[in-house]
Amino acid sequence: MLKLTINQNGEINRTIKILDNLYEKSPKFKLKKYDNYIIFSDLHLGNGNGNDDFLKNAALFQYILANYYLPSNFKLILNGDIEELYKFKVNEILDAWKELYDLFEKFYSEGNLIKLIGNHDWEIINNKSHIINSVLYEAIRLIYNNNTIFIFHGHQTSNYLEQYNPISLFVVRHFAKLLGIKNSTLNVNGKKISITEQRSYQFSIQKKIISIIGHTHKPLFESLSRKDTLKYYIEKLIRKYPFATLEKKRKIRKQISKFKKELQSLDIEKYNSNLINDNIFNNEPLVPCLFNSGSVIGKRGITGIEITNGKISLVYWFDIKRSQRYIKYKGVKTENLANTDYYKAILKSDSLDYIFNKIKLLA
Ligand SMILES: [Mn+2]
Repeated sequence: MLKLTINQNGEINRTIKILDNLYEKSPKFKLKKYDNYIIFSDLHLGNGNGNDDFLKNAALFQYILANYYLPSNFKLILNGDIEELYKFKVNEILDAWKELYDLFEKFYSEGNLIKLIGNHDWEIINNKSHIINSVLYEAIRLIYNNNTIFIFHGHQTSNYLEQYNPISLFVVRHFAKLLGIKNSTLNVNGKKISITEQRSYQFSIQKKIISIIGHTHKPLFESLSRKDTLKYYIEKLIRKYPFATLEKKRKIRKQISKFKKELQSLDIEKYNSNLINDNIFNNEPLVPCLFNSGSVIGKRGITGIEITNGKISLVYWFDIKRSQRYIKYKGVKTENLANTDYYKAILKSDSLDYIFNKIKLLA
């Protein structure tokens, strides 16, 4: 395959066609008002040793599945890059994480597991080594009052070579392992994030749908990153400031410095450039159509997207021994799991009806 320079528009149109195809052939599931869904992506399960990216959040993840999502009868959507097959063999993974697969199987046997493939685990199609891999999807649609939530991993926005790169499969498995290179550094870069977000965003606008992706490891809620959200909060506080009482002014200053501190800590983290970032400051209204569940292998914790009672929420699970950021944090509700150090923070939440109305008015 010879690929010469294709202009950006041509590339986007081609991607829209790919996504359209994926969309049309994806199965539909009815989302009822009282259904509970949890969407996680990017577990990158390995062999349980030092260069297994899943290892650091493994205990937390297994705990919340077993003691929170399973007993509350949630449907579990695993949105791609579950097994890390670039670096490890299927059998190594199954041996290392047997307890976790037993949990997945519990969801599966209740009819509560939907597993989608990503670019790091697509090979599993040829190796259905576990019952939970007997039904795999490339994408699905949740239908909610005639509106559509389209769920896919996100690698489909790249060209074939970038998506299923056999060379990188070889290189990564044989050398990255040797050198102890982590996934996060290999796969998450600004350019990839920006292309994935931009194309999924354009597609969702055209279709007037919500899309939920993973792949970039960067959480998004209503097309906004945490960084954009913080900038928006700061701006709102600054507008309030001149009219506030002295006591309130003091509180606003304190709040702004807290948001600034979080913003600065995000800056030194990975996600810098992406086009959606720029979007909120140009003239186009930002359409709240793109969501991203982030990843299960975050440095400080796990992000996921919950759909409960007609609401969609970006949640963040963490161990208070490792992170206290969202404890007593304005606008963030936290919930402690009884007798543990584990907390769930609801970073953002909104009703689906409201979001779909906004999409229709703005798109
Ligand atoms: Mn991926």
